[in-house]
This record gives sequence, C-alpha cells and structure tokens, in this order.
Amino acid sequence: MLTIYSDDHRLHHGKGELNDGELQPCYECPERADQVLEAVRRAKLGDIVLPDDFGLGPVRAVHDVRYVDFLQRAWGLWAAEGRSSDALPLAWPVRGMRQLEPDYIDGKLSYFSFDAGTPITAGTWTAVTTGANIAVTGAARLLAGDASAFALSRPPGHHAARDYFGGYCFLNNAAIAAQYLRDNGASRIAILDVDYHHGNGTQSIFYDRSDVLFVSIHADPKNEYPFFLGHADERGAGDGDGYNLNLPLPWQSGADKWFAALETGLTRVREFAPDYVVVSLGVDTYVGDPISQFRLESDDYLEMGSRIAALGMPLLFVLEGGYAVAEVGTNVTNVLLGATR
Ligand code: 6XA
Ligand code: ZN
Repeated sequence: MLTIYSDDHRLHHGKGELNDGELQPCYECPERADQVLEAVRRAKLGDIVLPDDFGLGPVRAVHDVRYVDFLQRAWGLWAAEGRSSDALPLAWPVRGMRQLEPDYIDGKLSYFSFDAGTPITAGTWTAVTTGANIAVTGAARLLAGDASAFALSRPPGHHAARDYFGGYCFLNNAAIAAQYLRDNGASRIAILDVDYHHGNGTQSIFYDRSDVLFVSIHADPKNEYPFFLGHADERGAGDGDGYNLNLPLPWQSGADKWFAALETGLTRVREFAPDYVVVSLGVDTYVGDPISQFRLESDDYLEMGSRIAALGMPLLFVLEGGYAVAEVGTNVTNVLLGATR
C-alpha cells in the first residue's frame, strides 16, 4: 500500500488546548505523525511519496469560500495585533444570537469555530493545505487503479465542517477526498469513520446527499465530544435520508461491542455498493488513549483492517485521531497491514 506523507505537518504545532479547565499541552502533536511514519517504514508497508499540489479547487469543492479565506488570513490578522501565542476563540454565537461574521479577528475566530481546543499557529495554513493535498493524492491513486492508499497527514479533519473548525480539525481531508472522487468519475462513495469521536464535520457536509454514505462508530455524544451531533436518530435529510448511519457506543466498549457495530456498518456499506470507500482512520479507540474511553487492544486493529478489506472495494485510509503516542504507529499500521494481508 502506498503512503502519502509530507513533513509540512510539523508547521502546525499548537502550544495549548483548553482541557479539564486548564490550558494544557496539545494532544494533537507532530510526534504522532512521526510515530506513524516510523511504523509504516518498519512494517515495510510500501512506498512513501510526497503529495501532488492540486491547488485550492478540491478544498473549495467542500468548504465555504469565506471560511477558506478566513483560514488563510487568520494567523496574519492575529499576529498583526502583536500576539505571538496561538490564536484561540473565546465566545460562540449560540441560540438566539446573530450569525454575522465580525470584522475583528477575535470575533472571526469564534464565528468560524466550535471549540477552544484547536489553536491556529503560524504554520497551520501550510500544514492543512498540504494535508488536503495528501488526501487528494491518495484519491487520485485510487482513480488510477490502486487497490488502497494511506494518507498520512495531521492535523486530522473529520470535525471540520463546511464553514467551521474544531476538534483539532481545520480542513476535512476525508470529505475533500470523497468529493474529489465524485468529481472525477465515481458515482457513489462511502465514508467509514472508525475514530473514537463522531465525525460531525463529515456528517454535516454530506447530510442531504445520497451519493456519499456516511457511517460512523463512535462514543455516544450524550457523554463524549463533540456532544452536539452523532446520535443514532440522525439518518440524513432530504435526498440524503437513509444515507447517514451513526452507531454510538457507551464508554468502556471493547472489541465485542465495537466489532458488532463494525459488522452493522459494513453491511450498510455493502448494500450501498460504493465505487470507493474512504476510511477516517482514528485509533483513539485504543485502551491506552489518554482522552478516550474505549478498550480496543493493538491486535484488534489487525482484525479491523482485514474486516474492512473484506469489502473487496478500493480503500483510501485517511489519518484522524489517536493520542497514545508510543502506540499510535503500531495501531495505525496494524489496520493497514490487516487490510493488505
Ligand atoms: C476535545 C476533544 C477533541 C477530540 C479530537 C479527536 N478537546 N477527534 O480526536 O477525532
Ligand atoms: Zn478522535
């Protein structure tokens, strides 16, 4: 399996996120990708190549033009106020407030976000646009006939919606890849999101469409981030009715419950018969993950990969979460090895 990777991810390195009532070091850090890259090399998964540059076309096919413009300018506007710390939002337009984009950068940060855990730094724009190119390069390889590819990028993407960032995510790499496949000849795409957290951004982007099926296995949002999307009764709207499948699980779920949910999800994917499957590959379902409450073991990821590959469909794996830095490489690579055996 080909891996697409660039060192540009290092340019996004936040100092802190608001967690447990304190500004704490970011869990989403460059060492995560370093560990995954090293594990891919160790496992001899296949060639590792740089992404091609697709420009902003594929990004704008998914994200709002004003949001993309904001992301590009945000650090410059923040730094122009004499700040050198990370840019973080502090207030949100909740029920009853006006949804108007403010002029001042502090207001813009809030308008285009949904949490205070996702800092923008000097290199964030370069890192996230390279991340999108990595995902699109993987999609292009599937279109060229590869059976599978691995987009090794960070920061992750599945919480980013059409016009807001959050959950460590800015551009929705999996959604951008899926849309690129659609725009280049594919009729139907399934996105299978196995990250511990619900992919609220991906769901919202495709919620009213029947050409992109979204299936997600995640911790129940009644107790877990992102809290405000990811319930089982969210099944899609309009043309998309029936094309969104959420499989929330309780805290402390282990392999039994998780793989039962996977079978339900895979059955729906088979029935949909997509041309391509994009896997939002987060391994924060791991028992040792510092911010999560599921109980998968490293060997379970081999099984995950082989069950997904049993679909017999072209697979694009896109890296999402996973914060047990010492094990993240093994766990991700186990999925990919399981998918190629
Ligand atoms: C809130 C938790 C962010 C979760 C990020 C993640 N600080 N999403 O791993 O998949
Ligand atoms: Zn996650």
